[in-house]
Formats: sequence, C-alpha cells, structure tokens
Amino acid sequence: DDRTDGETGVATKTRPRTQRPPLYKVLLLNDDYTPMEFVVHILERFFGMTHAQAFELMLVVHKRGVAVVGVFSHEVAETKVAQVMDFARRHQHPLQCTMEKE
Ligand code: TYC
Repeated sequence: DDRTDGETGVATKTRPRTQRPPLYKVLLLNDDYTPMEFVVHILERFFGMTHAQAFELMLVVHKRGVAVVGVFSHEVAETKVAQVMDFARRHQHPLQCTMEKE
C-alpha cells in the first residue's frame, strides 16, 4: 500500500480498503388499519421470524411508528419489499414497507 508520487518522488501511504457491497435496511411502517396478526404473519412468512420474535417486532412498529425488520443486499431488500407490498395489497391492507441504504 505504498506508492510514490510521480512529480515529487514522495512516498505516500494509501490504506487498503476492503470492498463491501452496500446494505439496505428494510423498514416496516405503522398504520391504524392493518391487523396486528397480519403483520405478525408477514414477519414470519417473509423474514423467517418465530411467532414470538414477529409479535415482539410488530409491537415495536405499533408503538414507535417504524422499525428495521432486516438488513439485506439491494436485490434481496427489493424482493422483500415487493413481497410485503404485494401480500398487503392482495389482502387490501394499507401496510407500507420501504428500504433505505444503511
Ligand atoms: N397499528 C396496527 C393496529 O393497531 C397494527 C400494526 C402494527 C400495523 C405494525 C402496521 O407495521 C404495522 N391494528
């Protein structure tokens, strides 16, 4: 990780950086209409949580308004968001799920 500047001949250090793919948080938003058990079901079905984990996280969203339900690669996060939004729409619930870069 040493290099020598072509103009000045001065040796400088560059830190070797490890390449990591950007990660994305998947967020679940509270609303007044989606049934609690429906949200619990989504967290079990699409995020691999146990019933107890899903119930606990659903309550966090219910009380705080939003929570991170998982952190994934861009492709996986997009798939999760699409699965949740599609499932909610098919059941006519207004549940919102979004993603943001970590
Ligand atoms: N607030 C909803 C209710 O009281 C439950 C709920 C929880 C909705 C989490 C959305 O992401 C959510 N029925």
